[in-house]
Amino acid sequence: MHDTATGSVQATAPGHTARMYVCGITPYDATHLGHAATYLAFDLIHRYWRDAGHEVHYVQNVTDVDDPLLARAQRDLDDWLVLGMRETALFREDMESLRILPPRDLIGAVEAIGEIVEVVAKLLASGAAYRVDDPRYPDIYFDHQAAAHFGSESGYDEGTMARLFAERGGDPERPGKRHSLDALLWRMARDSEPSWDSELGPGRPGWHVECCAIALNRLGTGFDVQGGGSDLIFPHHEFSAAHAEALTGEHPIARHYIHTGMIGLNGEKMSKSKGNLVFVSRLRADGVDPMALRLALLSEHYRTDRSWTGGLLDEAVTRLARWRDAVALPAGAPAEDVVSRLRAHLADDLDTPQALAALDDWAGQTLTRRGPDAAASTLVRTAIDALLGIAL
Ligand code: 5CA
Ligand code: ZN
Repeated sequence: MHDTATGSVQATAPGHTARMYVCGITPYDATHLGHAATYLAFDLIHRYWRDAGHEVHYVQNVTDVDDPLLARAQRDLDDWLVLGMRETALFREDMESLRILPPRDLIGAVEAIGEIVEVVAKLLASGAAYRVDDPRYPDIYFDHQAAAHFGSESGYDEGTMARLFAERGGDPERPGKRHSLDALLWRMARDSEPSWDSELGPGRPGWHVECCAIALNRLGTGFDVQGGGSDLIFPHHEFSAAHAEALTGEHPIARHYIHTGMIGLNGEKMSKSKGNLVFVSRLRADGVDPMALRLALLSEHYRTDRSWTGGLLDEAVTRLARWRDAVALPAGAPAEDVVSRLRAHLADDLDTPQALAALDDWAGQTLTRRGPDAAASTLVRTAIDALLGIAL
């Protein structure tokens, strides 16, 4: 798999139990195709490891208390807690319909407040965190210089970090910070915002420390994969890694940083803030076969930024029908070769375009020559189900 920290494709080398953390949704709107594509890529890793005989401890968070969620609840006069629960439930339905294997632990920030407080308190005690000098709101920040390897996950230069920090939820202008790049760990209670009493004073958690605490407490350090979309490379994964390093003295928090490309629509990144969204639940309601949707999302490489088009879905419907016709025949072209090609392409940084092409070849041969292998259809059907998650 490609690893962002080294910028190269490296073998993952999990032990008997592979450990993977993938950043989950902020549940203030329904699952769109960008989310689906990202979770689908990690589902293929999950499936590949299981096929290879590993157990997989897969952890995912749900950012169920954060600025965008609170803003949406306020805009719609909704209860933020109810909004988060409703959208999380819909997300789980969408994932199930796409046959994405669920994580072992799906942990909300709200249920993890106690563990997050513990992490922030430790960082404060060790001097890696500090309070801003603001008598009204003495919020707690992380001193990014407290982690020796800060910057090694993204590899970005200072200018890029400063730009992305400001674009992606950071607050470089906050007075009283030691450095404009320092990230929020604990936000003291404001009127009309939810807050939790704690030894830090009443407040709510920052974003990066949420994932740091949830991951470390379930997977320990040095887990196999930290994943998410490429929009999380910086600041999110850099800071989660830095918090973990300051906390444990160990580096790196994850052996592989895997990032998926962004799905766009009409040339722009699909994002809740832009509103240019195609929802999984909408397509399902329109009667789209979730297996065709899954196949469409797998037809291009997970690392490329790409645009969603209806044409991709049409192609997937045709391809799915051909595969279904081929496995329905009593005998097919020999299957061992196509199954090993399928595994090999997936093992090569999830090369799904090549994997699908190998299956197209097999279906073409089977449909034109009809035979001779009576066991082939079952074998190919099972491999497609297990490795690609597509039920024919
Ligand atoms: N709750 C945080 C992560 S801790 C969050 O980023 N939530 S999210 O709802 O905005 O995104 C959920 C996941 O989908 C993240 O891994 C994100 O990187 C990914 N994602 C968001 N938009 C897209 C997109 N347009 N294309 C591909 N992946 C996307
Ligand atoms: Zn995260």
